[in-house]
Amino acid sequence: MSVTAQSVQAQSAGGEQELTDGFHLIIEALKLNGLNTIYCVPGIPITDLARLAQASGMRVISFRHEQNAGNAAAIAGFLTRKPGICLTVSAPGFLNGLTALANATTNCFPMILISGSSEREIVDLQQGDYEEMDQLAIAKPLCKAAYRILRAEDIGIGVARAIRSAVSGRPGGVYLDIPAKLLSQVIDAELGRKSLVKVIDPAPAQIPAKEAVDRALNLLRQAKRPLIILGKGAAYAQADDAIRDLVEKSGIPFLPMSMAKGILPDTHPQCAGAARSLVLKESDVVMLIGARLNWLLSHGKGKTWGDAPKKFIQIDIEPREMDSNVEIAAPIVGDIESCVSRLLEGMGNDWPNPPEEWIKTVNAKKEENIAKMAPRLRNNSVPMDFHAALGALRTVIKERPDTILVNEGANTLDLARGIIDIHKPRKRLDVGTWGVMGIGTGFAIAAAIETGNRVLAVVGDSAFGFSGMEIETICRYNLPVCVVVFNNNGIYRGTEVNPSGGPDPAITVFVKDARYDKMMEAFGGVGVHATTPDELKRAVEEALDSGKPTLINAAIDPAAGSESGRIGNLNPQSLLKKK
Ligand code: ADP
Ligand code: TZD
Ligand code: MG
Repeated sequence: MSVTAQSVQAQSAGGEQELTDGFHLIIEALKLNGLNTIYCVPGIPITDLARLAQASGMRVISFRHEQNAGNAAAIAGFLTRKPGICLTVSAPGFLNGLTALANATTNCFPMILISGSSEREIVDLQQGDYEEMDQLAIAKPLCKAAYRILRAEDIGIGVARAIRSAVSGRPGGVYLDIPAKLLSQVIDAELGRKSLVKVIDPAPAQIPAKEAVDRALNLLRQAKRPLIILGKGAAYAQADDAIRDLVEKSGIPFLPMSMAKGILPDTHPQCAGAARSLVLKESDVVMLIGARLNWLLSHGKGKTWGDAPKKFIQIDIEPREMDSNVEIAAPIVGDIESCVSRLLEGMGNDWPNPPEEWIKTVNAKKEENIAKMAPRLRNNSVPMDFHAALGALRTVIKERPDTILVNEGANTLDLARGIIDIHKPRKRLDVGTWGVMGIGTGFAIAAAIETGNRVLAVVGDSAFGFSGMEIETICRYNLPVCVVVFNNNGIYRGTEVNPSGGPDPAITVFVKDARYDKMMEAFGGVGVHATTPDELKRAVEEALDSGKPTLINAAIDPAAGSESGRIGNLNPQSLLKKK
């Protein structure tokens, strides 16, 4: 089949009735709703769908594995507040994409996974069709909503339903099942046009109740040691100005969760990032804005939070998030933009600063910790340790604050989160709520496609392995992405030995001194092997200034990392003592 943009409307044999089909209706339905990019892996039955989409002017990014295409769609959703679209083939392709869909849902990122599927008659009788699987049933428990479209005239409403489900309320992943037969179903073109739906106000404002706002302000006004925690929901909401006004007007120290870094710069005088342990322990009133009290905040209780009694204010669009872990004294249910503006109104013009004592305590701890860290970031010894390498990258980002930083790994993640300051909103993308490895290249590709900004992906050598083949995609689409592989020869460290003394390598170590930079050269990209912080800095600067696809193999001391990075405490311990 030759595909051209002109074939968008087929003619019937008689030439009188204008016809259209499922292929064209899906593309038109997406475009009508401003969805102009598809992240996919082609194959039966969706190859022509992707081909026609490209022919019609959509941006179609073709990946090497569906999980990476799915991760790209998910982060596109986070960055744009429109659902990212991932398109896959049936059963195995669908399953490969499903991990990303589940991860998107967990992280509250809007995306739509569209998968081709085989014929219902055969699937439902389990007669063994090509790539047979009851995909809808499998997707349902793993995402926010799942739909199947069986008739061409339902494509418009089906796509509309998927879009609204993904972005309204708490955002999340939606599965859309497209049986092969639907694609070639032919209907009258006029009927088709009329069946398309442009979703009006897909994520309506949700205004908080006045009593809820007043209750929160009363609590906040009485606080002796108040704290604001910003989560990635706040970054997603794109209410940057309102949030900045609230923080500055209140004078309250704020703590950004990792993907909320940059809503206000990490260098802001009220940023308490460098005094994290202290503010969590000592605060008496904590206002959460788009952050959940899940494991990343130790469930709002226990040692991390100290013994002092604490009251929580929580802003979230999802009412059931309240009291999920501890009592929320002042729940504010609504969208962040509306909630924060109402709070600002309620604060009036004479809002008191928090007690000076508290601000002094926080600042003293900050200064102490920053001073402690400084010499480690300047350490020039070889082999490089994490701090030295990250110290170099921190400077590069400071000088190029529009760069989007993508980050995954264990030590590579935990240390980069603390060391690399982020200066603008939505410039740090990482492993999110699940701490999932493999998001790196997919996130980097979508960040470059959706924003046009330069992207720096700082990834552990293990993390890189989960999606490394997509460096070919980066080269093929000539994207301004620089991947830095923190190569410490393994998972956490590169020094473990097989405890049995046998010939197999230990479970956490990789080929010693591998040269990931050579992989990039195989695809025509720039590969650099860096062994000192200076070499690393120069190579990254060159990559970001030129915009050329680059992979830098940063040789990190194999002995420098610790087990599980900063979350080693989550490893279960064997109670059976060695004899
Ligand atoms: P983090 O991991 O950064 O702490 P989470 O993913 O745990 O952040 O929390 C994000 C929260 O933000 C979710 O509970 C989600 O319901 C909420 N959220 C997302 N978008 C909005 C919005 N526009 N308005 C209000 N809450 C939102
Ligand atoms: N599989 C998936 C999908 N996600 C995971 N988080 C893991 C496995 C377990 N895991 C971690 O939590 S971190 C990590 C794994 C395999 C890799 C750490 O090694 P790294 O980073 O090389 O990426 P460092 O810098 O060596 O610590
Ligand atoms: Mg490693």
